[in-house]
Amino acid sequence: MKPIVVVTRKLPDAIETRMMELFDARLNLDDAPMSKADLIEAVRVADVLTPTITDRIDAAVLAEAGPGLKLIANFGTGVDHIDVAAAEARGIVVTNTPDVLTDDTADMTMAMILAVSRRLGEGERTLRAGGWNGWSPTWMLGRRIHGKRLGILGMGRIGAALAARAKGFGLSIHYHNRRRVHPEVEDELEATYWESLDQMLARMDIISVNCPHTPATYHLLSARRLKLLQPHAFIVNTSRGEVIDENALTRMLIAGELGGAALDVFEHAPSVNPKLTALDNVVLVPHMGSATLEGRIDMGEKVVINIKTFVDGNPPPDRVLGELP
Ligand code: 8YV
Repeated sequence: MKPIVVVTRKLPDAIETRMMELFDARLNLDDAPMSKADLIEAVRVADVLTPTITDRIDAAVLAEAGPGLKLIANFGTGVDHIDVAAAEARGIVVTNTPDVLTDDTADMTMAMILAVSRRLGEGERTLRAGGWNGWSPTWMLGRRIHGKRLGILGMGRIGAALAARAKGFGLSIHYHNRRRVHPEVEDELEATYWESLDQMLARMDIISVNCPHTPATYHLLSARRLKLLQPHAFIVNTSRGEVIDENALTRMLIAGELGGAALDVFEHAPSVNPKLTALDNVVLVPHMGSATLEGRIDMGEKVVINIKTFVDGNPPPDRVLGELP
């Protein structure tokens, strides 16, 4: 008997084909996001659930799980939409898809650092709106990034991949992390560790958020901490919107207390605060950090490997533990 695998969203064709070969895969070919009722129905029938960030798998949904549900093989690295502790309490294993989206997300972060500091979005919008009347020596000037200080909040895989890229752009690398990284990694990245996040924030030209969203990182960039930033600083977020107090950030941007922001993620996604969309010095992208064809296929392959390994009776390679930081 093949296990029933419920996949909540449309995945790349090659992945769906493989899923159908290996499992009794229940696919979502029209890609409509699932309602809570749909999710409850899914966890009742599934042996394995493959959700994405658009599915909130909380304790209430898990309480409806049927006896067959033993694995949640998430399509994505972040698992803040899954109550991992509640899953574990019910004997359900959770896996994710690390590594394969590191480079794509770091590339996107670098692109957003450049976009906000060099006013790419603003320039493009102006040109398309017919607002370009010809070159001028003093028009549409951005800020040079070479020689500036980049503070990376969260030196995990993506933070380190960003540091390697940013070094090539002549930025000096600073970071804050729960744990200081290995000295060899620090040497290689020429990265300066700041034990105090507050002190790092006060001295950076650009801040990039690269830590996961957990109870400990919710609003880590609070109104108080955002106030520590220098008025010319840019803030870039390709992690999760919840790490920044988005209302406080928006207020500061409106008041001209920051250089600008580039956001790929939002506290109440997919809704975006209209006060943000009204601002010129803000680059807004609809959660595209890992959105490459190659990345999404690699993520799907990881999901398939996690499921196959698990149903064959072995520990899946990308198990997530419900530990709190
Ligand atoms: C994914 C992400 O696209 O993997 C993550 O944590 O944020 C995104 O890159 C998304 O989570 C898919 O579920």
